[in-house]
Amino acid sequence: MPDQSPLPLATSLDEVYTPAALAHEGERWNNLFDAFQKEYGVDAKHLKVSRAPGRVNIIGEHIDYCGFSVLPAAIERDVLVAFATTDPDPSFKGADLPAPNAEGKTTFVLRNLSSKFTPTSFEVDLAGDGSDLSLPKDHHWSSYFIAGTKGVLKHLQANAGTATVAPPKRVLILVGGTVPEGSGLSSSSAMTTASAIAVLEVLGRRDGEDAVGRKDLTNVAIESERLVGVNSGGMDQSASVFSRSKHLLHVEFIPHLEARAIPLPKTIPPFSFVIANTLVKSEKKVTAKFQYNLRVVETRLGALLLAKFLGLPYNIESRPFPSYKTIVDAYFQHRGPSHGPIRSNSQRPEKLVPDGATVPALPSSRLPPRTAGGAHELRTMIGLIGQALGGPGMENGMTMAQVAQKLEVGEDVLANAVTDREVEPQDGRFKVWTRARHVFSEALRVYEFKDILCRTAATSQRATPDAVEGSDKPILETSSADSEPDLASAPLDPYTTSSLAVPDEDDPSKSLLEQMGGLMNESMKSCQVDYECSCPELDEIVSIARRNGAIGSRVTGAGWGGATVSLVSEPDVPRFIEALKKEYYNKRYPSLSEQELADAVFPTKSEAGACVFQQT
Ligand code: NG1
Ligand code: MG
Repeated sequence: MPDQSPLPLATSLDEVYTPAALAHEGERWNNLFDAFQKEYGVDAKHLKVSRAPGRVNIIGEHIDYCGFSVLPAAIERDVLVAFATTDPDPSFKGADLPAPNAEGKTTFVLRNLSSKFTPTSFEVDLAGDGSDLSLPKDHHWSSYFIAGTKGVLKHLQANAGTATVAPPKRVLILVGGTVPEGSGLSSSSAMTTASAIAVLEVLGRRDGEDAVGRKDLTNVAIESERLVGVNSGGMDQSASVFSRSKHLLHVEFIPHLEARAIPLPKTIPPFSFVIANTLVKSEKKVTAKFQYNLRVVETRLGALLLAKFLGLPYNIESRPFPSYKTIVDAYFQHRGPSHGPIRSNSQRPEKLVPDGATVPALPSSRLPPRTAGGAHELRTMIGLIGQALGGPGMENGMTMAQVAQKLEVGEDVLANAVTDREVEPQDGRFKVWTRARHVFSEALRVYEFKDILCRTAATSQRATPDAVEGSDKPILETSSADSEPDLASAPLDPYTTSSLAVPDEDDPSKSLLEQMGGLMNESMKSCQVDYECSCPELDEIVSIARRNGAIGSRVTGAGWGGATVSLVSEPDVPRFIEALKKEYYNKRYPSLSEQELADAVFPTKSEAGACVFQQT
């Protein structure tokens, strides 16, 4: 069952952050409340705050829009949208405010703690479907708020009922965010999600009988963000809504959005994920046509070619667009659950596997039952990809005309079907093979990473701390995460609590971390070589990181700039960060302040997801 529980309401900050994060967040919230009072003359007791965090993706890059699952986690950096529907205190002498709307609409007044985000306001009929609202022609930070508002209203209209409370005439808003922009940590999704939540709360639809549950809210945020111009997947908004502290979130998208929390193992010594931003901004709005959106088109073309190769019926004009995941699912459902090499048989059209094509025998899988199918299928597909999409010269890609010819459709029909946004491939060629190679191998790495975490959780429950006494071997402990109340919690993944087959009873922590790090390193390589979404600065940080204690290090987020994430043993973290400062930041950005450096490179252990806060 998808989780439709309402987004939680927090009444104190220790319900929002882990103690470590709380240490430096409290002051920030007080500043926000003070600033609200100064801007609008409204006291903190009339305020609500919607909080949506950014995220770090641990593994599973550029596969959410292909339908495959990912393993991100929310971070403490977040967007806070403070809002009030009350009028300023009559004695308030602040700057002029746009008047409350007199024609039954609602005036939203938008201001930001950061002066680089200029104030604005807009009017909307909150009883309508959002179609009276358009995004600013030139991108503005308010675009995300407006997109979130449109998304919520559209959803409410389509799903019976609008506001449960009379829409206010004016909403006063002050935003304060700490997710660095263009850093691959999803500031945009945090902003869109926090905005959608604020609007939902204003309309009285966050909780109560007709609450819009977390799954619908997440889908609204995903749809809303696409309005801003990127064909993104749904990883970031899911992580922002569903994350639990000290857990990773396994997010699946097909057949529908599903998020399950998996505890991070407690190891001796403990480990951290350290985020290091290249400080090269990746502005998707500008670059999407030859980077992000182009990759989406390349994977769509690959999915169609794969369907054709497998002899599956498909309609290139169907929506939702057939993704790799849907095609793989369709193929295996058709083929049945049998293991072993694929052979032509009478149940399938001959074309499924061309003459002479062989598939390598599948390695025996130790994966738990729920993931076994997925990993098995992916291994099979990896064996087929070369046959389906590869061949001499194919590293350089195919033109739209060549793909159309293979698919036996007109070039224009195909181009229309796959490119709903402008893209600019280099030399007119779409690299379908190498992109697919990344997608399938990365999807498999997600399963493998998840499997390590699940096996560890099972192992750790059996290894009591007593068992290590007198031994200098590092050993795993049960994660305490499941015993801690967690406000914004996704359901726990059942495989972390059931009895799994555990092959390596005394798997030492070190090798556990090495396995995780190894997968992260492989992911990076695949991003560099097959997906070409790295850049010299990302490559440099990753290699400095590995030379200085990172057990694994990779790009996080879309790439082409933005941040890296490294798996680092906790005692090594200070030295690791110092090394990055010395070898990367001091060389490339010698004039950064201490604060700017602290914003560029910092450890995280994963935080809880979004909530609404109201002081009691
Ligand atoms: P970033 O780079 O954080 O904006 C983007 C997409 C994700 C996902 C990753 C790559 C958006 C909002 N998010 O994240 O859906 O595809 O790239 O794995 O565009
Ligand atoms: Mg983004």
